[in-house]
Amino acid sequence: MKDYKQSRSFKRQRLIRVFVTLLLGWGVPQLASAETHEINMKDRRFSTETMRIKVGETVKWVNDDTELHQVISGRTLSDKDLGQPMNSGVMLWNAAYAYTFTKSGAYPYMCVIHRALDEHQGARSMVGEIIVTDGAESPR
Ligand SMILES: [Cu+2]
Repeated sequence: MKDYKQSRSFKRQRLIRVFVTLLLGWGVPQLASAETHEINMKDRRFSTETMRIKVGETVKWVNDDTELHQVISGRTLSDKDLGQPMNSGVMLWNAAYAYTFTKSGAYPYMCVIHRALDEHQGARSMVGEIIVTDGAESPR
């Protein structure tokens, strides 16, 4: 009876060990291959206005400014799909917003607050674009 119990607990321990190994095995390569690019928001500008990345990579925007900013998909304020797929909401100072791009294509975006303000004042708008290519395409 005692032997039976011991072997069961041993089997359970071994199962847990196998499970943990599998989890680590899946998790580590995913973290290693998915790159994150950072764009900073400062002086009403995106630090990189046009960024080229690959499918599966992540862009993280960080508000390093003393003003509120946003990351909102769209080329103009009247775009039908404004805010699709990226919509950070209002980003306070030091706030970060990240988006992982799973499909290739061009993703224009803007800070709606400053796009509207800058256009009203005749200044350059706070806009940016992420260009996502799949691995097969040659880098331009
Ligand atoms: Cu802004």
